[in-house]
Amino acid sequence: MTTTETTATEVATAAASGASATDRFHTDKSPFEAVKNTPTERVDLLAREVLSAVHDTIRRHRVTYDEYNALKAWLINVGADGEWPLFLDVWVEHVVEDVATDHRQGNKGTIEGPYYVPGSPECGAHGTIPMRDHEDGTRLVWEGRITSTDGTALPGTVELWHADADGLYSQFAPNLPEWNLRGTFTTDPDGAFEITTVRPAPYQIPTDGSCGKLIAAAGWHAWRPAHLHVKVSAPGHEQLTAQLYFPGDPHNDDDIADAVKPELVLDPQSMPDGSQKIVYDFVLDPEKG
Ligand code: MBD
Ligand code: FE
Repeated sequence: MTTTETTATEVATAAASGASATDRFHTDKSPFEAVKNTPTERVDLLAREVLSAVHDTIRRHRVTYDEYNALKAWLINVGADGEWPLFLDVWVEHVVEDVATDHRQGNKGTIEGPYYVPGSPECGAHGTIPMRDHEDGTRLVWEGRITSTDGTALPGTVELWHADADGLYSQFAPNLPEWNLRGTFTTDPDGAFEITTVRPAPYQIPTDGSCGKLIAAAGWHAWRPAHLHVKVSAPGHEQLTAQLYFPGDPHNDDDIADAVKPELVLDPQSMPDGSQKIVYDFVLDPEKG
């Protein structure tokens, strides 16, 4: 058996992928650094409003001690499972993203999610993302360009990461090559790039951890539509974080993470060789000031 196969004892568990997402978050530069000058008044206001929304819910629905204790146990378990990055990115990030980008004239973006890793291998302007020899999934050839809002071609990079045909992300599921389906593409002088990869599968967030327990208890489902994650950067421009989706996916309309926007749905064309071609360009907003 090769090292890329999954053994019965090393399956992708919520605890394993949650723990990796939590470790990864801790190795980033401290998030507290960026808010160290936040005035006391703002912290007071935000904390008070959030707590008061919780208090209102308790009063309105006469939350019992049994329910309160179950909540306490559940919150403790989210931390123990390492699922705070997953919980927050699935149920909260989309609103932060909307607020942060509502001034943009260029491309719509969407949430980053918990599985981005900086520093993926360089693949050039016309390249293939790192993948295994017999990587499953329909071949995708994606042609695109990066321009500024005034139409100027931009020299830039497209960082692409996505799940494999089993819905697994390298570095967050066991037994995948470190950089599988993660790559950094550059543009040629007219802003163009061509990326070869494979179509990812729809993705179910881990069901065996605390997020899964909430989903089951509330009668929700755990699915995200199949998606490609990108971060698009160019000098002097705001970085764009987005995800691209496939038409007809049953979960485009009920994504658990609420991160689908109509502008982000691709239009793949089937080619005679069995691959699919996609054309999708990015327009970036100049940095202000
Ligand atoms: C994902 O792959 C993802 O993109 C998000 C937002 C949440 C969980 C898993
Ligand atoms: Fe994802």
